[in-house]
Amino acid sequence: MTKNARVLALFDIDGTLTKARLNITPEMRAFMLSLRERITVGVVGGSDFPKQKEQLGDTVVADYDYAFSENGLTAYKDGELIGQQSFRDKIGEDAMQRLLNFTLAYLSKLNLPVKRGTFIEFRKGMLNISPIGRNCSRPERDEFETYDKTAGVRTAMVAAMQDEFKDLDLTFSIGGQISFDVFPRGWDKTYCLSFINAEDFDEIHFFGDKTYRGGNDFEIFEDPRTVGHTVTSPDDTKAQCEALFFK
Ligand code: M1P
Repeated sequence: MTKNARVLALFDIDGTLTKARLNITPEMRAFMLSLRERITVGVVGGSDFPKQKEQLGDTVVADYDYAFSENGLTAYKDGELIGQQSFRDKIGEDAMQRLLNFTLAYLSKLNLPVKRGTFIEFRKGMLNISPIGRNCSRPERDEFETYDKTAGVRTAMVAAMQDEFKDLDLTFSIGGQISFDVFPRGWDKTYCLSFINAEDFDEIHFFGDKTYRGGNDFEIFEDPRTVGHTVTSPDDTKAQCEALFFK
């Protein structure tokens, strides 16, 4: 078997390599390492780097050729940090405080079945806003996701923020179960492609579960630089990769 390093496969994390916000299984990790013996492999998640390490392991930057967190706003290649972007520097302190104050005011008027703590996570490249609060328990997280499918708490809040902050040219992206991400337009997952030298690859594949419009995999899935694949679970990711790269 010879490795074809000119084929790159990039993978979303939640729902693609792991179940939502859970850790990668030993079997899936072993599969990804075996895939890397055949082609070049990278991960691109919406979460920040500490969460990426929690889910994929402390060895994440060694296990993958590329490890992009916050959509690539923090970028590692061959174990080295090659890029980091700051949302605060991009929009400035005044706009940041407008965003934070609006969010706090909006959330203070919201009644939900349960509310917990850590409603805003201030990340290097984005704000992550959670109406229930990020330190809810796993059952509360799952219940909020089900509740939100009919209550539309996040879609209503995103619509209100889109209206309020028309002047800031932001993207609001619902990528997980209990929260949404806010960042400048263009800082979606296609941002990570700016670190990839097109001349190094004949094909760039992307695998993700939220590839529909409004999902946080949509833009990179649709991007002409990638061949997009929609998956339904880690098992499906493995099956699709076996069919494509283990012939
Ligand atoms: O990777 C997808 C999303 O994962 C988390 O979402 P939630 O906690 O709502 O399930 C967050 O880290 C979010 O930023 C990320 O986009």
